[in-house]
Amino acid sequence: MNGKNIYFISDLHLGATYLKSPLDYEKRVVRWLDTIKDDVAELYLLGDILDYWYEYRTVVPRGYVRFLGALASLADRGVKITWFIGNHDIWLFDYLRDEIGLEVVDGYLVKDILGKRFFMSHGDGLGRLKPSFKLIRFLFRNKFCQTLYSAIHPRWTIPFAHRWSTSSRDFSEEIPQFTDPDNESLIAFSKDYLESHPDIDFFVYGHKHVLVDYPVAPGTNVIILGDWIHHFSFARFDGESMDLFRFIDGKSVKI
Ligand SMILES: [Mn+2]
Repeated sequence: MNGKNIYFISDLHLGATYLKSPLDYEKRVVRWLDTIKDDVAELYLLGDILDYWYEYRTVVPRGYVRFLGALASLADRGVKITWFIGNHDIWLFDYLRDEIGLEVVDGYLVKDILGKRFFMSHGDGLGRLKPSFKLIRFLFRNKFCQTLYSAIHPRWTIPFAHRWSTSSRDFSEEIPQFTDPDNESLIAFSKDYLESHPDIDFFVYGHKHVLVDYPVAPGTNVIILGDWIHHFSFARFDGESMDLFRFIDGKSVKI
């Protein structure tokens, strides 16, 4: 018998070389997954779950065994897992889909869950984007560029990718705080989207590494999920309310 709750997390950045002990971060997530295994019905991973991943047709990167094993065991128990591609784990192709039995989503998904309408996306491709970011996004997702990239030996590409991730990481050493809703591009995007799609109840995003539960209209909230670098945060929807939590010392604490 499956659980009844819906869980949302993002921005674990597992394997990031700038984390002091990447394995401790991975173990913390696995411990959390263990605490929800009896009451989770669906798990949404909203992107940047792995700091870098590039799968080849016959070979996949080292690492993440505990995390991927925990996902596999949830999937085997009947939990529906949906993994949105972020701007770090862009190159999930069919391996985890087929091996674990999860759904990979590139872009956004609008879906009714337990009677509410959700708009979900990692969030990096929404709203106004800098031209330089747009170009990189295009190249990273371009099939021809991917074919060229995958022809280079990973001995060269993996160290390059980790250096790139460290230099371009989209958060600071300080704990990112949400202070100005008028200056948050995902809130602006949600308001725009809502004008033509007034039936959305929840917008759920990652990417920004801030914790947000912000009402953009009567009956509609924007949730930004924080991260597992500073906040160790997640959202839970039980069919009635959507709540944010932090996972501290092995316990989930409601915010
Ligand atoms: Mn991101």
